[in-house]
Amino acid sequence: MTTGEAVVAALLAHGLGTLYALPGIHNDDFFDALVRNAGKIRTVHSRHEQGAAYMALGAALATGKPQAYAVVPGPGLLNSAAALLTAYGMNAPVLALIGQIPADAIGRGLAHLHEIRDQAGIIARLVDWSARIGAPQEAPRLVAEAIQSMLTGRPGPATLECAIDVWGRSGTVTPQAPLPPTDPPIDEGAIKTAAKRLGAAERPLIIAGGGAQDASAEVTRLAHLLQAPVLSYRRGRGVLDDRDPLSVNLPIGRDLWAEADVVLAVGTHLHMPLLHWGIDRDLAIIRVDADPQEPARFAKPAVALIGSAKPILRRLLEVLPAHNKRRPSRTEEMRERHACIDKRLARLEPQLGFLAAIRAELPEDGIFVDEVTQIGFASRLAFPVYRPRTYLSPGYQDNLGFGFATALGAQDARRDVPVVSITGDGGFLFTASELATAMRHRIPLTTVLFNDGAFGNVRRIQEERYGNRLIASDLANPDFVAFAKSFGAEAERAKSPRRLQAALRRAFSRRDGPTLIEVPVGPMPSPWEFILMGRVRG
Ligand SMILES: Cc1ncc(C[n+]2csc(CCOP(=O)(O)OP(=O)(O)O)c2C)c(N)n1
Ligand SMILES: [Mg+2]
Repeated sequence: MTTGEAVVAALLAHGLGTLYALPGIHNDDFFDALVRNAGKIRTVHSRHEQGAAYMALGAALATGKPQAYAVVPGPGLLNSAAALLTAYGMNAPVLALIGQIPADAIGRGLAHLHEIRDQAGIIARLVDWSARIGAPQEAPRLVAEAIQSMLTGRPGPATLECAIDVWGRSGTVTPQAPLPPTDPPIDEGAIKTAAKRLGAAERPLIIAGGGAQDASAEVTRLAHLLQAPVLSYRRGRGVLDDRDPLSVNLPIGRDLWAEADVVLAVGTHLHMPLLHWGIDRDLAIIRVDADPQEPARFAKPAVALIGSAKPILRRLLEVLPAHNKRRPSRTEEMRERHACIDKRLARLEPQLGFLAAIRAELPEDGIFVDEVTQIGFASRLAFPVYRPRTYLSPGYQDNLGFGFATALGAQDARRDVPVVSITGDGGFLFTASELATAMRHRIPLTTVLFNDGAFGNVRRIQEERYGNRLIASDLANPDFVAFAKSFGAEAERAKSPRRLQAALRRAFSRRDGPTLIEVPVGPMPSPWEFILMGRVRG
């Protein structure tokens, strides 16, 4: 077997049936191994390496399962780096297969094609686990270890490099069974302390982050048992169904944070509460996190439970009833809080009208992909999400341009449900060339592009905070409908929420290729008073 064949076999052994990729001479022997394996791995090639990497990210987020991409070294790696960084920030299990110059030339500066100084060192700053495959017999073990690392502790990306002359080298290869991800044993003492604290709480609050996505049933049961509202903002959306009155958005969450005596934080950095809202001695924080370093990073919590959220919360649910006090239902209180904030949020038009149109048409299990744009910011506060993994948001990276290609990957991996990507005119052109990928691979993604002719968010800040001194925030755009049609995509313009809903209906019924819906808009009211809110404790 060659190294390339061994890697293909190892990916298949781990259930990876798709590779997002952009080829080149360094990886030709690997790609030939993909062909000779009778296409058992479907190769989806993109038009820029960031497209391939974002697609792997979207596929990983939408499925919760490891996904892989392959690119050439040097510029190929760097072109994919923003997506790799985002995968790191979003704890997404993405395996990057990166080419290398000839093995004996690495580190010698001989000006080989795509050579980059200390590629392994650069990679080691981007991901927690990386290795170079030196021979075919190493491949099965390294792929297994890479994938195990992607799912162990804080999940996240891993990389494997392989030199141009190693992919085609032959040797005797022994297959390696997948290595199960490991979880630390549950700390029974900490469970009991957490159960007692939560059980005695007068006003408990749960905060769900991306690490709670696989523990939706457990968070829901805990919320009901404790009558604890559940706050989610970006990555934790959908963990508790937004139709549940206990599900709250960021502004309500901040009010509740001010009043809470015990907070259960599941798989979240708690960035907004700890750094913006403040803490004091009257608040006990119980943290559930897969990363042992995370809970005490900012301040030592009352209790830290380390490991995957699901088994920990299951155990907590077993222990809690013996300690749980009776609390009256908070349904009415939450209804009032929602009504109160909804009244204030109502000034976010036209954002809310367009979001309502999308929600009305997108099925319950359809996937909404957020972006760094006005409709995106509003969606984090006011787009109802009903199920886990149906709201994909870039989290703390908040990197403009991630949305369209990430959504393409989500739609490629989940062909059974409609995926809708929302984007600004600024963000869309970061990866708009991937419309060609959507055509080539018949990916039925629907993209709604809100065109205000500007980096609108930047422009509004210049208007409001810098005396209207505008710089680098106006945009010259193509005719987006004609642009999309030139790729062969379906495209139309929708000027109102009602028209958008009708356009979405047409788009979702088309399953053989992409649709772009351009929505012309003007400047929109700022959402920031509902996001960057000041201190309420400490
Ligand atoms: C990678 C990256 N570059 C730059 C920014 C800064 N930034 C935030 S919002 C924004 C403008 C977004 O413009 P557009 O996509 O048209 O959305 P709009 O605000 O107009 O709705 C920029 C440049 C960023 N968040 N990420
Ligand atoms: Mg814009």
